[in-house]
Amino acid sequence: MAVAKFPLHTKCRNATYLGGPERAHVDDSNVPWTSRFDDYSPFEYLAPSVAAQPVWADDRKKLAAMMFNKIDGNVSRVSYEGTYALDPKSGMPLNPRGRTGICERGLLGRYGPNHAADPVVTRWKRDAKGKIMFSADHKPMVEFVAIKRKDTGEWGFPGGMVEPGATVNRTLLAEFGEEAMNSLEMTPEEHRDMEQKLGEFFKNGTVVYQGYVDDPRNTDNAWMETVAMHFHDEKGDVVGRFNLKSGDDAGEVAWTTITADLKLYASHAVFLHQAWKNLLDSYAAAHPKGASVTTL
Ligand code: RP5
Repeated sequence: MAVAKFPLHTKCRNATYLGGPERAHVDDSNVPWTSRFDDYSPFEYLAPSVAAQPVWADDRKKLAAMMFNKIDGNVSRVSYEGTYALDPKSGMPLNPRGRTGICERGLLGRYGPNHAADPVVTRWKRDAKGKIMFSADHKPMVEFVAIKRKDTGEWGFPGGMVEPGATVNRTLLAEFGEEAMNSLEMTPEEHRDMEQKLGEFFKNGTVVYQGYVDDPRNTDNAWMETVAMHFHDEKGDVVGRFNLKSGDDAGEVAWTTITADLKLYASHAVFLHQAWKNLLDSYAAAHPKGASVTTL
């Protein structure tokens, strides 16, 4: 299966850092560290919530001892992007996709990569009689589970951070449960039932992306990376039957029809379109006499 790629980061080069401090302006040509930019003067921003030193955040005083590009205790400081460089002056990791106009960690806890996992859960869109619906250009229509983030109000996947020592698979299941099924408020019996059904479904996924995320929280020294895994509910009778209910960081949850112009949080639209393309390609392969669905 093909995996997604995306070019220059843009969402972490907005005028402000999520409506807060101003980012120094960085032209496209000045994004790469290899491009000389003598006047570059990024604003140093460490959010008070991170400076307060919660368990998920690095302690700046221990920067020199951090094992960058390695597994450091139970924290992975390894990047899917390959070996990243350290700033010779500050000793902090340098964003492998280049300048962002803000230095230090902003809202992110870890220097370097902050690892997340994103479940891309899809089903065919069906009519009241259960038949797959087709778009005007004869493609089978697909829906995915989207949540509305409480922080930015944007729609995206019910993903989350991979806790130290946790696996991507475990994170996918836990985050989907918490954000799309409100598992934090389930009774122990309901929780067990959900884990059992979701656990089966989440066994068969395909990686549609792994690497850097163009997340608005990224800085020059801290950035998001994710593994986005696609799970398709072919008959619509597994997750399709579950009662979606938003919880935790999600304000709303909804089965959402995939379209080419969908706007989503960070680079989620890129991952979604890869999953969509893979799905339509395999549908086309299984229905050689059917509609032409090889291009999006
Ligand atoms: C994005 O941030 C990832 O793709 C993932 O969806 C999300 C994880 O952060 P939280 O939702 O836990 O804030 O970069």
